[in-house]
Amino acid sequence: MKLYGFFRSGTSHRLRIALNLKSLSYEQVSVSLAKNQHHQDEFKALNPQGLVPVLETEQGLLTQSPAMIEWLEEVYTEVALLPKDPFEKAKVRALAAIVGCDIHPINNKRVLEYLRNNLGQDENQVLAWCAEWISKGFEALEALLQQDQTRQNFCYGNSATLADVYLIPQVYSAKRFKVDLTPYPTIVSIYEHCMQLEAFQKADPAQQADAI
Ligand SMILES: N[C@@H](CCC(=O)N[C@@H](CS)C(=O)NCC(=O)O)C(=O)O
Repeated sequence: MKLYGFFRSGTSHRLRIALNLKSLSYEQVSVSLAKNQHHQDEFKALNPQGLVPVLETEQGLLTQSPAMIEWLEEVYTEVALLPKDPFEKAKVRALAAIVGCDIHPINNKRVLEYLRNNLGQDENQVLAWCAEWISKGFEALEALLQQDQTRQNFCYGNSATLADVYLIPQVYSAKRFKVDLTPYPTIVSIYEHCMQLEAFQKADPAQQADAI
């Protein structure tokens, strides 16, 4: 498989974690968001939306990280990232969706550029925007994680799931946007636990060949 992505893209980071947890081998192709390579025709031929990541599989190209991760989950079943029980599965997907649907999309590069370039916001205002939506999402996540009495060192149960695949890149991004994480001790402890595992360490943005 070939993963087109960028080292600090949260959605590319998700894919690297999922692929590593499932011990799948993949080649990485860097599409620099810093150099706006995602806007170039060559990349748009792969994804007309002009967003990373793109996953090249033997069957063809996949876009949208949730679709890619669900595809990996259905095809490579040896290491499961979702519980079998439909209700428990929905609970894990809900934790992931707080990040995937309600935090990440409104802190994306193109949204922040619109705030700067079209709405005239300065860097402090942009950082305040990011902190607001990350904090709102993390408040809810922290509460849900604390309510779960059966949870161990991960977001759910005693092994990594889809929820951790989504959460860890979002914590990386929160640190990058200088969000105070002290109100979220459970999230921080899950992050610290996951970062002891090779699958997460190898996926970390700082470890990628295109890190700048
Ligand atoms: N829903 C998409 C979102 C993809 C996405 O937003 N990718 C970001 C990087 S994390 C991107 O390419 N941003 C470029 C931009 O905003 O200009 C997915 O999950 O794959």
